[in-house]
Amino acid sequence: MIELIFATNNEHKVLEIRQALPEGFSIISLREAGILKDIPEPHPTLEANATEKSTVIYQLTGKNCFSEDSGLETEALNGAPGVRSARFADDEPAYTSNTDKLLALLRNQGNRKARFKTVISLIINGKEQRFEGLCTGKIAEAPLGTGGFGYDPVFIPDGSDRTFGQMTLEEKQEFSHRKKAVKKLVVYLKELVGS
Ligand code: ITT
Repeated sequence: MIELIFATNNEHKVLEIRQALPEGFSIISLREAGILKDIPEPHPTLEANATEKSTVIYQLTGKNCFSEDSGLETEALNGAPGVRSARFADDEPAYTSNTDKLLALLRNQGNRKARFKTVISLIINGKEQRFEGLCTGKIAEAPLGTGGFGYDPVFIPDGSDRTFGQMTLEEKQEFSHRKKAVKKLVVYLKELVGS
Protein backbone atom coordinates (compact mmCIF):
# COMPACT_ATOMS: atom_id res chain seq x y z
CA MET A 1 0.00 0.00 0.00
CA ILE A 2 1.34 3.44 -0.97
CA GLU A 3 0.22 6.03 1.56
CA LEU A 4 0.34 9.73 0.76
CA ILE A 5 -0.81 12.85 2.56
CA PHE A 6 -2.86 15.07 0.23
CA ALA A 7 -1.99 18.70 1.01
CA THR A 8 -5.38 20.30 0.40
CA ASN A 9 -8.21 21.87 2.34
CA ASN A 10 -10.64 21.29 -0.52
CA GLU A 11 -12.81 18.26 0.29
CA HIS A 12 -14.10 18.06 -3.31
CA LYS A 13 -10.55 17.51 -4.52
CA VAL A 14 -10.09 14.75 -1.92
CA LEU A 15 -13.27 13.03 -3.13
CA GLU A 16 -12.30 13.25 -6.81
CA ILE A 17 -8.73 12.06 -6.31
CA ARG A 18 -9.76 9.19 -4.02
CA GLN A 19 -12.24 8.07 -6.66
CA ALA A 20 -9.57 8.28 -9.38
CA LEU A 21 -6.93 6.22 -7.56
CA PRO A 22 -6.67 2.46 -8.14
CA GLU A 23 -6.35 -0.12 -5.35
CA GLY A 24 -3.05 -0.10 -3.54
CA PHE A 25 -3.08 3.65 -2.95
CA SER A 26 -4.34 5.38 0.13
CA ILE A 27 -4.54 9.11 0.69
CA ILE A 28 -4.91 10.98 3.95
CA SER A 29 -6.38 14.45 3.81
CA LEU A 30 -4.96 17.26 5.94
CA ARG A 31 -8.11 17.17 8.05
CA GLU A 32 -7.70 13.42 8.65
CA ALA A 33 -4.03 13.98 9.53
CA GLY A 34 -5.14 16.60 12.07
CA ILE A 35 -3.30 19.37 10.21
CA LEU A 36 -5.32 22.55 10.34
CA LYS A 37 -3.30 24.86 8.19
CA ASP A 38 -4.15 27.33 5.50
CA ILE A 39 -1.30 26.86 3.07
CA PRO A 40 -0.19 30.00 1.24
CA GLU A 41 -0.48 30.29 -2.55
CA PRO A 42 1.57 33.43 -3.18
CA HIS A 43 3.02 32.63 -6.61
CA PRO A 44 1.95 33.67 -10.14
CA THR A 45 1.83 30.12 -11.53
CA LEU A 46 -0.06 26.92 -10.68
CA GLU A 47 3.26 25.06 -10.78
CA ALA A 48 4.93 27.24 -8.14
CA ASN A 49 1.86 27.19 -5.87
CA ALA A 50 1.60 23.40 -6.10
CA THR A 51 5.26 23.12 -5.10
CA GLU A 52 4.72 25.56 -2.23
CA LYS A 53 1.82 23.51 -0.83
CA SER A 54 3.57 20.11 -1.02
CA THR A 55 6.80 21.55 0.40
CA VAL A 56 5.04 23.14 3.39
CA ILE A 57 3.39 19.82 4.27
CA TYR A 58 6.54 17.78 3.66
CA GLN A 59 8.52 20.09 5.95
CA LEU A 60 5.81 19.79 8.59
CA THR A 61 5.37 16.01 8.50
CA GLY A 62 8.48 14.51 6.83
CA LYS A 63 6.05 12.16 5.06
CA ASN A 64 5.44 11.40 1.38
CA CYS A 65 2.79 13.80 0.18
CA PHE A 66 1.34 15.62 -2.78
CA SER A 67 -0.62 18.76 -3.50
CA GLU A 68 -2.47 20.03 -6.51
CA ASP A 69 -3.11 23.54 -7.75
CA SER A 70 -5.74 23.99 -10.39
CA GLY A 71 -7.46 26.74 -12.29
CA LEU A 72 -9.73 27.68 -15.13
CA GLU A 73 -8.24 29.63 -18.05
CA THR A 74 -10.34 31.45 -20.64
CA GLU A 75 -9.05 32.55 -24.03
CA ALA A 76 -11.08 35.80 -24.24
CA LEU A 77 -9.79 36.94 -20.83
CA ASN A 78 -6.15 36.13 -21.64
CA GLY A 79 -6.01 33.15 -19.30
CA ALA A 80 -8.02 34.63 -16.39
CA PRO A 81 -9.11 33.63 -13.80
CA GLY A 82 -6.16 31.16 -14.00
CA VAL A 83 -4.05 31.06 -10.88
CA ARG A 84 -6.62 33.31 -9.15
CA SER A 85 -9.54 30.92 -9.79
CA ALA A 86 -10.32 30.30 -6.11
CA ARG A 87 -10.24 34.03 -5.25
CA PHE A 88 -11.51 35.57 -8.52
CA ALA A 89 -14.43 37.52 -7.03
CA ASP A 90 -12.87 38.27 -3.64
CA ASP A 91 -13.19 41.91 -2.60
CA GLU A 92 -15.65 42.59 -5.43
CA PRO A 93 -19.07 43.20 -3.86
CA ALA A 94 -20.63 43.52 -7.35
CA TYR A 95 -20.38 39.76 -7.76
CA THR A 96 -21.96 37.07 -5.63
CA SER A 97 -19.55 34.34 -6.74
CA ASN A 98 -16.58 33.53 -8.95
CA THR A 99 -18.88 32.10 -11.64
CA ASP A 100 -21.07 35.19 -11.47
CA LYS A 101 -18.03 37.39 -12.18
CA LEU A 102 -16.82 35.12 -14.98
CA LEU A 103 -20.21 35.12 -16.72
CA ALA A 104 -20.44 38.91 -16.41
CA LEU A 105 -17.01 39.41 -17.98
CA LEU A 106 -17.87 37.04 -20.83
CA ARG A 107 -21.32 38.51 -21.54
CA ASN A 108 -21.75 39.07 -25.31
CA GLN A 109 -18.37 37.45 -25.86
CA GLY A 110 -18.33 35.10 -28.86
CA ASN A 111 -15.13 33.36 -27.86
CA ARG A 112 -16.04 31.18 -24.87
CA LYS A 113 -13.12 28.77 -25.14
CA ALA A 114 -11.68 27.69 -21.81
CA ARG A 115 -9.63 24.98 -20.20
CA PHE A 116 -9.09 23.56 -16.76
CA LYS A 117 -5.54 22.83 -15.74
CA THR A 118 -4.29 20.81 -12.78
CA VAL A 119 -0.70 20.61 -11.61
CA ILE A 120 0.14 17.92 -9.06
CA SER A 121 3.32 18.26 -7.02
CA LEU A 122 4.43 14.97 -5.44
CA ILE A 123 7.20 14.79 -2.87
CA ILE A 124 8.35 11.22 -2.39
CA ASN A 125 11.49 10.22 -0.51
CA GLY A 126 12.31 13.93 -0.34
CA LYS A 127 12.26 14.50 -4.12
CA GLU A 128 9.69 16.50 -6.05
CA GLN A 129 7.98 15.45 -9.28
CA ARG A 130 5.19 17.34 -11.10
CA PHE A 131 2.31 16.07 -13.28
CA GLU A 132 -0.13 18.07 -15.40
CA GLY A 133 -3.68 17.46 -16.64
CA LEU A 134 -5.70 19.58 -19.07
CA CYS A 135 -9.37 19.61 -20.04
CA THR A 136 -10.47 21.89 -22.89
CA GLY A 137 -14.03 23.13 -23.35
CA LYS A 138 -16.17 26.24 -23.24
CA ILE A 139 -18.03 28.47 -20.80
CA ALA A 140 -21.82 28.10 -20.80
CA GLU A 141 -24.09 31.17 -21.12
CA ALA A 142 -25.60 30.45 -17.69
CA PRO A 143 -24.95 28.01 -14.81
CA LEU A 144 -26.48 24.55 -15.27
CA GLY A 145 -26.56 21.73 -12.71
CA THR A 146 -25.59 21.57 -9.08
CA GLY A 147 -22.96 18.84 -9.11
CA GLY A 148 -19.27 19.22 -8.38
CA PHE A 149 -17.76 22.46 -7.12
CA GLY A 150 -16.29 25.79 -8.20
CA TYR A 151 -16.82 26.51 -11.90
CA ASP A 152 -18.38 23.11 -12.69
CA PRO A 153 -21.89 24.52 -13.47
CA VAL A 154 -20.50 26.83 -16.18
CA PHE A 155 -17.90 24.57 -17.84
CA ILE A 156 -18.82 22.34 -20.80
CA PRO A 157 -15.96 19.97 -21.71
CA ASP A 158 -15.21 19.27 -25.39
CA GLY A 159 -17.03 16.09 -26.41
CA SER A 160 -20.11 16.81 -24.27
CA ASP A 161 -23.09 19.15 -24.41
CA ARG A 162 -23.53 19.20 -20.64
CA THR A 163 -21.70 21.15 -17.94
CA PHE A 164 -19.61 19.38 -15.30
CA GLY A 165 -22.32 20.55 -12.89
CA GLN A 166 -24.84 18.35 -14.72
CA MET A 167 -22.64 15.26 -14.52
CA THR A 168 -22.12 12.62 -11.88
CA LEU A 169 -18.58 12.35 -10.54
CA GLU A 170 -18.04 9.24 -12.68
CA GLU A 171 -19.09 11.16 -15.80
CA LYS A 172 -16.86 14.13 -14.95
CA GLN A 173 -13.89 11.77 -14.53
CA GLU A 174 -14.10 10.82 -18.23
CA PHE A 175 -12.98 14.36 -19.11
CA SER A 176 -11.39 15.66 -15.94
CA HIS A 177 -8.09 17.56 -15.88
CA ARG A 178 -7.58 16.25 -12.34
CA LYS A 179 -8.11 12.63 -13.37
CA LYS A 180 -5.57 13.03 -16.21
CA ALA A 181 -2.94 14.38 -13.82
CA VAL A 182 -3.70 11.60 -11.30
CA LYS A 183 -3.23 8.95 -14.00
CA LYS A 184 0.30 10.25 -14.63
CA LEU A 185 0.97 10.27 -10.89
CA VAL A 186 -0.15 6.64 -10.61
CA VAL A 187 2.04 5.50 -13.54
CA TYR A 188 5.04 7.19 -11.90
CA LEU A 189 4.38 5.68 -8.46
CA LYS A 190 3.81 2.19 -9.88
CA GLU A 191 7.15 2.36 -11.70
CA LEU A 192 8.82 3.59 -8.55
CA VAL A 193 7.61 0.67 -6.44
CA GLY A 194 8.12 -1.78 -9.33
CA SER A 195 4.58 -3.10 -9.65
P1 ITT B 1 -6.34 23.84 -1.90
O1 ITT B 1 -5.43 24.96 -2.31
O2 ITT B 1 -6.47 23.70 -0.41
O3 ITT B 1 -5.98 22.55 -2.57
P2 ITT B 1 -8.38 25.41 -3.28
O4 ITT B 1 -9.87 25.28 -3.46
O5 ITT B 1 -7.86 26.71 -2.72
O6 ITT B 1 -7.84 24.16 -2.42
P3 ITT B 1 -6.88 25.94 -5.71
O7 ITT B 1 -6.08 26.98 -5.05
O8 ITT B 1 -6.18 24.90 -6.55
O9 ITT B 1 -7.75 25.10 -4.66
O10 ITT B 1 -8.01 26.68 -6.55
C1 ITT B 1 -8.65 26.02 -7.54
C2 ITT B 1 -9.95 26.71 -7.83
O11 ITT B 1 -10.19 26.50 -9.23
C3 ITT B 1 -11.10 26.04 -7.10
O12 ITT B 1 -11.40 26.68 -5.88
C4 ITT B 1 -12.23 26.16 -8.12
O13 ITT B 1 -12.84 27.42 -8.03
C5 ITT B 1 -11.48 26.05 -9.44
N1 ITT B 1 -11.43 24.63 -9.90
C6 ITT B 1 -10.36 23.81 -9.95
N2 ITT B 1 -10.68 22.60 -10.38
C7 ITT B 1 -12.02 22.63 -10.61
C8 ITT B 1 -12.96 21.69 -11.04
O14 ITT B 1 -12.62 20.43 -11.30
N3 ITT B 1 -14.23 22.07 -11.15
C9 ITT B 1 -14.61 23.33 -10.88
N4 ITT B 1 -13.79 24.29 -10.44
C10 ITT B 1 -12.49 23.95 -10.29
